Amino acid sequence: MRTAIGIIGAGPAGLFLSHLLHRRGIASVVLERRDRDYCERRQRAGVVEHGVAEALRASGAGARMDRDGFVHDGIELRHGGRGHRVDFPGLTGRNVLIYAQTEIVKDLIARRLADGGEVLFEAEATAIEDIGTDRPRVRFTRGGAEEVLECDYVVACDGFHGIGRASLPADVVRTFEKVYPFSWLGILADAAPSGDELVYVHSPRGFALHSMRSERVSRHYLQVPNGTDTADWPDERIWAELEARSARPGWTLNRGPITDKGITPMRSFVTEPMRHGSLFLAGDAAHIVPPTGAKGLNLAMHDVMLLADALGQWADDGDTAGLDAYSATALRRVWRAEHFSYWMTTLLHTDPEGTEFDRRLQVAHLEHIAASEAASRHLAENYTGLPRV
Ligand code: RFL
Ligand code: PHB
Repeated sequence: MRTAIGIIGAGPAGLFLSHLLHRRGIASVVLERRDRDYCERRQRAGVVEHGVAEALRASGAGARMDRDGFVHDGIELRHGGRGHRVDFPGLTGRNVLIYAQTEIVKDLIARRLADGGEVLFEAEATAIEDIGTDRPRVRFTRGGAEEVLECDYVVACDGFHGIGRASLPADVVRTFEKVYPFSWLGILADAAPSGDELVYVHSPRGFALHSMRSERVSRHYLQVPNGTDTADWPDERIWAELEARSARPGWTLNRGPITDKGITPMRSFVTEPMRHGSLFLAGDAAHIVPPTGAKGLNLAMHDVMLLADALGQWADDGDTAGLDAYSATALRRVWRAEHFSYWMTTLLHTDPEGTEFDRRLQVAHLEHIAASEAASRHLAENYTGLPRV
């Protein structure tokens, strides 16, 4: 099998790249080890930055997002029974959209297939070869048989546990990592959201986040210790803990049947460089952020927007300047998002090894954000997505 761009992974990065390339007349094949149903059900991110929503719209894949997504003009930071609203348009002129990653994935799969795109499900990449040449190859297995995809470039959009990162030569790669001493327990519930906007809660009992998926479905998260088993969190305990952490006069938590429970460890991780020879990394394959800043999906989309432009330049007139600059350009935004995600995480979570001194610093910081427009704007600029980094 032969194509111009071999893409590993049908997450948001791989699918959006394949769609953007198609619009520029560049052929690609997407290899995905899971089945379509699995890819379309996986519960993940919910916040889409202003610029990423614009890019989806401009690519012709934003119709359902604009119909079903919610424009959010702010978030609430809550602690000690008080809330501070960060007003995005007032501070930055931008907003965000609440539209589930899983819906973006559904939209992009449907669009690729309608456009005659090749998205091969249950096709697992097993090796990436000859990346030092201009004829790299991806070995993959499908239906028990081994096949080979030959291409001009390979883009690994295969997430944190894929084979892309491990295929870069060990002597050229550096990785940077921070693992946090807590995880998130996330739930999906058939309950109306407990407010119009997202609420990020700092409490001595630990962090909580109230988000949503629709007028009838809520998404909530609780900070829990690493190694937590969802079996230890029956529904009643989850609701009681969400209430205990988030109580604020005049606010009520809407309860309903819990339909999904999952644990997410919290990690910061960066791979440098994001390219070697004819292999590029994009999205979670190259970097991970803790979800507190809502940046993971957005970074993945920014990576492939850059790559699609660079590959377009190459396809049009053989100019590889964009491809040569990809890693350095992408990493500037990656490190900005790493810092913001770390900052939001350490501002809002309770460090199990922290002292009362650390907690007082967090409260002082939260009060500063509430009192200072400059401090609020810092948060709002980063949260809604910096147009240029
Ligand atoms: P994905 O989505 O992990 O997709 C990778 C795909 O590659 C496939 N794959 C392979 N296919 C073929 N051969 C192989 N050898 C393969 N190995 C792997 C996998 O099956 C998969 O389909 O990576 P991508 O596209 O880079 O997208 C990244 C995002 O998924 C991720 O950053 C976000 O979900 C992170 N995230 C959030 N990001 C935001 O921007 N805003 C948020 O509000 C937000 N909230 C979150 C989040 C992530 C969370 N979890 C569960 C990690 C909330 C949570 C709870
Ligand atoms: C979500 O709705 O899943 C969500 C929202 C904000 C975050 C992380 C996750 O920071």
